[in-house]
Amino acid sequence: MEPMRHKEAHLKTSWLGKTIYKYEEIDSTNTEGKRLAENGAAHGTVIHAQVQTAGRGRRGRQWSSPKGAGIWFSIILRPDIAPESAPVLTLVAAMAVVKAIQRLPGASPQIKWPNDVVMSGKKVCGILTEMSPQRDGVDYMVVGIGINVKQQAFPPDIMASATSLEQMLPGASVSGELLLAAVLEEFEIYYEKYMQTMDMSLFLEEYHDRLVNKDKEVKVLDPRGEYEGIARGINQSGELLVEREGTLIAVNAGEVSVRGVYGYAP
Ligand code: BT5
Repeated sequence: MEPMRHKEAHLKTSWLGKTIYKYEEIDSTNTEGKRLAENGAAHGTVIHAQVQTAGRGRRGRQWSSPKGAGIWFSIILRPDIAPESAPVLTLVAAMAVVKAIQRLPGASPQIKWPNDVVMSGKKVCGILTEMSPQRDGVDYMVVGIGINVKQQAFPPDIMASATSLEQMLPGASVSGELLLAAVLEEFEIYYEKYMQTMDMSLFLEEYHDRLVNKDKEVKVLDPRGEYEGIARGINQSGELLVEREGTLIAVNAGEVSVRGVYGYAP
């Protein structure tokens, strides 16, 4: 299907989402984002689909993306950063999603470092950041965001761990279109804060306020060996600080997965 190219008049951003490719159905907006980026799509291009037939999580996991039930979209970025810094844009995206969801009355979302947004301990949003590294930087990045909006039921394997905004806010009718606009507006704000200092210092406190892992036990699934500790927060580079036997270990989002000890597996 041919994408439609929109100029979104109501979007209050200066560069993000000036071009939005909208699909009825696509395999994965991240995969399409990579295809478009390889063909030269500009910084700030957004890809949105009503339904994904092969929505992806990290490490080949699946992302359930039923038609019209959530917002499934990706952002193409061409940041002037080192490849090692790229994972921090996942944290920027999580902050933006939290701020956008907080615009809904009664909503109190939290961040499960590095790539989930949760409500009442259940996952309402997942983020998948992918990049194309080059010798001296990053050619492009694709930040994919999936937010569950309308689902009242989930597939059996995620029934216990997943939730949607309308499940969490009984009686509310949440507009996917307005939510998408809100996330893009907030993403632009937090992306620029990050780029201003090249670290998270301008919103570290705000991030900590929303961090569900703070002072909680975590199991770090490091490929070199698993260990448990207490998450104390993040540093300015976005690494999770895990206290283990009296020392703080900085855990990089790109390298390891953190398992929370509060209700659901990854
Ligand atoms: C993620 O991976 O959470 C990243 C999800 C990113 C999805 C967006 S949608 C737009 C863009 N296009 C894509 O193809 N992807 C991005 P991870 O941390 O690996 O978590 C994956 C796990 O979450 C799965 O193994 C399930 O257990 C669970 N899961 C799957 N679908 C879910 C859903 N809709 N809501 C909550 N949990 C889900």
